[in-house]
Amino acid sequence: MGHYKSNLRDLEFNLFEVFGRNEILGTGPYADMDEDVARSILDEVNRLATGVLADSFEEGDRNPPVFDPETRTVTVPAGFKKSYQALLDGGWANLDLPEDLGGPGIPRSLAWATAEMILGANPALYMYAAGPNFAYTLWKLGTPDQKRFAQLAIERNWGATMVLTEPDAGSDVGAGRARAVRQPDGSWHIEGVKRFITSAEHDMTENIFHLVLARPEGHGPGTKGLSMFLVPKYHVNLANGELGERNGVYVTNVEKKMGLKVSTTCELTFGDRHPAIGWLVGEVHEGIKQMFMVIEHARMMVGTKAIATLSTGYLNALEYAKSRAQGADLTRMADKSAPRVTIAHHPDVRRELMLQKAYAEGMRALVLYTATFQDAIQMDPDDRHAHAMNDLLLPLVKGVGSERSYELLARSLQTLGGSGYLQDYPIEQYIRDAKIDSLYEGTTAIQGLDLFFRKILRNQGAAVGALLAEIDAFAGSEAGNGRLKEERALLAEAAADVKAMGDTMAGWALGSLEQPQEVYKVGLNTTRLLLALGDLVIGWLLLRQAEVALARLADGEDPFYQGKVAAASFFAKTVLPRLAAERRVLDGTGQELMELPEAAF
Ligand code: ST9
Ligand code: FAD
Repeated sequence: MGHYKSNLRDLEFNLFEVFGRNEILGTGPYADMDEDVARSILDEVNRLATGVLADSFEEGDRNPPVFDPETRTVTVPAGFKKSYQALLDGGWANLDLPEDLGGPGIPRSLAWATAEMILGANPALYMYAAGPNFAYTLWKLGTPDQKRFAQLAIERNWGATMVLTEPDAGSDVGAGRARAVRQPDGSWHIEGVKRFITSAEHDMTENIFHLVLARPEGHGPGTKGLSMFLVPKYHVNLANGELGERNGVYVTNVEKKMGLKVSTTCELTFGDRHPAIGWLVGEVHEGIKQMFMVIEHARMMVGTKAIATLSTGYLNALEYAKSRAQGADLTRMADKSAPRVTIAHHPDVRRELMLQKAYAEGMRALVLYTATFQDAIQMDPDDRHAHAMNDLLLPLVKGVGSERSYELLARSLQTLGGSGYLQDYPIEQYIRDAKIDSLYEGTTAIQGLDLFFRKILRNQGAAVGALLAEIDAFAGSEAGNGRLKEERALLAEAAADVKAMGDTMAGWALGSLEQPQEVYKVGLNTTRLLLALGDLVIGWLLLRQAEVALARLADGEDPFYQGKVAAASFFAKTVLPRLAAERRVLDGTGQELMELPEAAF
């Protein structure tokens, strides 16, 4: 058995029983799809993910890619290449593409369900295979020549990167110094050094194209002064698709890092040997706006990656707990001759397992709930509510998904005792591989700021208000037919706590117009609000699942549905009440931390 344990049943439960995705199949952009086809896609990706994709997971960690500074090339381990090829051969890298670019035209929710399995099996595969997705963005934004480039990139499976970060410009992308100099022929020369660029060099594709943020000469400071350039590794003859000369963009270092080692993290130098020629994307200077089209997708990907890893971590822990015998049942602890039981019998282990299950399944629901708004946008690009909801939920998927997964993966490891610490089991690698998720694509702090200032305040609370109203309506309903009464009351209290937290913060933000330092109180609580809203939404989605499960349970005793009800109830009773404490902590926020001299830390 490989390391990866998928949860196909739960993916299908969410898609078809909770979020009714079968109802949108066969209509609009999904006219050619039906539930059987959707299920067969899921089955096939599950087969690959639990097989050939997962096979090289360990090898990629123990024998990471090798960088040769002389030739500025990277060699990826053979086993990983085999997994990558299997992904391409099945056409799975094109799954997200619309039909006119050769994709199957599936809903985003189905695409993210399949992505979960690839990301859980071997996350770097998904990143190396992001070329068609990036090309799709280029196709949407680009000039006719760039559209042609994008089509070639899709046909020939070229790799791709997003290039923002520099040594002095991480979270603060607008501090970037890479320059772009216009040439008489309309092209641009890019100059400078970018760092931490994922997949910028490898030997799995004949070409790699970089989407690069750089500052044209004379343009202003900050993110708004940046433009986006298409900079290919090899130039391309657009008439026949043949590769031309090597462009002047080279990887000059590959980082050694804690985890996700098979994914190359590169220093990328422009124009140090010969000019790095780029083309302004869409011939418009809207770099940051264009890049956020990629970032939004990548943030969703990162959250999904984290949650996928927690899910397989939990299922590995569960399997271990069911087979490892240790100690007697607690009721017979004084009886030294009592039979030994498996650790899954111990109350403390059960509590830990249920916490992992509830978060893993609740956050999977969060990903797919978010994806339902992306489906709505695909069906009607002008659906403003769907846009606002997707915007609101993205920092939760990314920020909450990564933080909670990393935290809970430590609990998965704990379930295995000392064995969890060994490389005989995958969880230590899961933890190392998942740590990056709270860092790249905007750290958790950035997600918290994004949630409050952009997605709540700038949106004047419309989307969060709609979400809270839905949660309140559910809490006040008869959902669960009497069985979820206590849980719904707990949900209502938690929703009131989170609403009050947001209102208090909005008050401070308003107060900062008069007294600027009031905004510090907001900044001391943005991550708290992010995690609190995340817990609330997770609790609500678990209860929605429990409502569906209870209706199904009337037909018999299916442990899957029993588990759904148990997870929702456990989360409502043990996690949601903590939000009252978070509210109290937030209410007590003062200026002490900000007034403390740095030397006192
Ligand atoms: C990275 C990559 O870390 C890691 C993994 C790579 C793996 C690659 C594989 C990916 C697979 C996925 C494929 C994707 C392909 C696409 C497929 C599509 C189907 N939402 O607040 P302001 C914009 S990469 C939307 O003033 P500051 C907006 O235009 C490195 N837009 O910001 C705004 O203008 P306006 C990742 C947003 O103070 C403008 O920015 N690095 C949003 O100037 C300025 O906004 C980071 O993520 C948003 N949420 O700059 C950096 N926010 O207001 C993290 C801003 O007029 N740092 N815009 O609308 C930040 O995000 C900062 O907050 C900052 C601040 C840079 C935005
Ligand atoms: P900093 O911005 O220096 O942050 C340091 C700490 O300060 C963090 O805890 C942060 O939360 C906090 N902080 C910073 N600013 C604020 C603020 N305003 N308010 C509150 N707290 C703040 N970049 C790319 O462009 N393309 C890639 O493909 C890519 N891949 C990556 C792969 C890996 C493995 C890694 C490690 C990084 C990658 N990155 C990539 C870069 C990544 O996006 C950045 O590392 C990330 O955005 C954070 O920037 P930084 O590392 O400079 O940290």
